[in-house]
Parts: sequence; structure tokens; C-alpha cells
Amino acid sequence: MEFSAKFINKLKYTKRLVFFTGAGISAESGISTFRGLDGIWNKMKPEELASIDGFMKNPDLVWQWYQHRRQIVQDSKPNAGHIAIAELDNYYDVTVVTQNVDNLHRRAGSSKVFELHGNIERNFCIDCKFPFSETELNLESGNPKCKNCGGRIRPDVVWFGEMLPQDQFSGGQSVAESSDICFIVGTSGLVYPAAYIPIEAKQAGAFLVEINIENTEMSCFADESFIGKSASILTEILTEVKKIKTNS
Ligand code: BV8
Ligand code: ZN
Repeated sequence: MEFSAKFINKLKYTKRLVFFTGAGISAESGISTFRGLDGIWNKMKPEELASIDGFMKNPDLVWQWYQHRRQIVQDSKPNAGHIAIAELDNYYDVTVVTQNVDNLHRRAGSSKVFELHGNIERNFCIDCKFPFSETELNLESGNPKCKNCGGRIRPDVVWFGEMLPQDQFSGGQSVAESSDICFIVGTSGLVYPAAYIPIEAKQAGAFLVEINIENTEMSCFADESFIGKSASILTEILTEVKKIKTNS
């Protein structure tokens, strides 16, 4: 991929990078996206499976769905895109602000990660908020109950109609607003309030770079758009950075 002089110049004189990522960055790890051709929401209704009402109505179905997705995540590995972002930590002050719940950025080695929509590997009791790891759940007996108070245990992900964890959302907002370059990687930019973050970064003066296999709701805000798969594009950006840093 040929990078513009403008983008290369940006990479030369930049300190703080933010990567705002969505399901697309994990597609090449074998994890389905939500709205693409084989997207999850084409087969299932989000309000039935990713909402508190859906969970209270049919906890067994929702637990089966999350256990199925957990297995996929556990069998998946970070791809070259996650790894390139983690390696850029060696050259810049890098922060990841992700909508994904698959924990692949941390598993790739990224140290600063804000998880806007939670993490599928964590669970908590709805009543007393006590945290439970997966090994502590006895899922055979249908939906697991809290050993402290008997309340229902749920996956620690943000469902539709729920607030995002304040510390993650405001942390992600402020780091994006103070970034020099804000990359938007593999997201349709349809889910709010997360999707406000790259727009607020742009308004605060960040250089916005979109990486996606197609144009999205975010493309009109981008200063640069790289159309293609994120694993290869991020790897090429890392190669370019290594060239810049050796020649400087
Ligand atoms: C809330 C977690 C209110 C669970 C998810 C305006 C303001 C505020 C809210 C709203 C608003 N308008 C509408 C709302 C409501 C709603 C919303 O945004 N609805 C949308 C669908 C219209 N938002 C909410 O409900 C949020 N909560 O607003 O609460 C409130 C306020 C006060 C008090 C109380 C309540 C909560 C939203 C979070 C929902 N949780 N998931 C789980 O995962 O199980 S949403 C789900 O969508 C995932 O988290 C996902 O990350 C997120 C965003 O999707 P993407 O990541 O973008 O994935 P998608 O498939 O859409 O796109 C993939 C992209 O990758 C594509 O562009 C594709 O081209 C690209 N791609 C594919 N392959 C590759 C690639 N790119 C590069 N390389 C590749 N190889
Ligand atoms: Zn409890």
C-alpha cells in the first residue's frame, strides 16, 4: 500500500496514537462481526440476546449464546492487526479504545485498553455485583446463581439500552481527544454512544484515519481512508513506522 506524504509526515511527528476498534479487527481471527454479510445480527435478534429484557425473559438461551461465543473467542488468537497495534507501543504512546468484548487486544500484548462494551470473559451478580470468573460458574444447572446472595449471574458485557462503564467511556473519550492520530479500525460506526468518540477526537484536532474493507458512517469524517483488511494494513503501517524510526 502506498501511503501519502501527509500520512507519513503525521507518523514522523506524532506521539500519541489511539486505535478505536470494532468487530472487524477480530474478523481475521475467525470471530464473526455483527452487521457484515455473515453478521451475527442477520441470524439473531439483538434485543433477544443482547438486552437485559431478553436475558430476564430467557436466561438459558442468552447463557447458551454467550457460552458459544466464549468458546469461539477462547479458540481464537489475536491476528496480525492486534499484534501490530501492540508492537506500535514500542514507538508511540498507544491506547486502544475497543467496542469488542473478546479481549484479543490484551492477549496481543496491548497494555492500555479501554473496553467500552465490557469483556466476555468476565461475569457478575446482577444483585450484589460480585464478580465471577468462568471457572466459578456451574453452567450445567442452566443459568448460574450467586453464592453470596442467590442473585442471577450475567456476562459482564454492555447490552442495548445499558449505560457504558463510566470509567471506560470517559477514559476512552479523553485519550481520543488528546491523541495526535485516531485510527478507526473495523467498525461500522453505528453503535452509540461509543461512535461519538472518534468524532470528538476529530473535533479536538486529531488526524482521523479509517481502516475498513468498505466505506462506513465514519468515512466522511476521516482525513485518510485505507480500504482493505485491517491485519495487512496495520502490518504495513508498522513496517512504515520501523522505516521512519530507523532513518530518523
Ligand atoms: C445506550 C456488547 C442508553 C454485547 C453491544 C444515540 C446515543 C446513545 C444510544 C443510542 C443512540 N442511538 C441509538 C442508541 C441505542 C443503541 C444503539 O447504538 N443502537 C444502534 C444499533 C442503532 N445504543 C445502546 O443501546 C448503548 N447503550 O445507549 O444506553 C442509556 C443512556 C442513559 C442511561 C441508560 C441507558 C449500548 C450499546 C452497546 C451494545 N452492546 N455489544 C455483545 O457483544 O454481546 S453492540 C455491538 O455493536 C458490539 O459491541 C460491537 O462492537 C458494536 C459495534 O459494532 P461493530 O464493532 O462496528 O461491528 P459491525 O459488525 O457493526 O461492523 C464491523 C465492521 O468491520 C464493518 O464496517 C466491516 O466492514 C468491517 N470489517 C469486517 N472485516 C474487516 C473489517 N474491517 C477491516 N478488516 C476486516 N478484515
Ligand atoms: Zn450476588
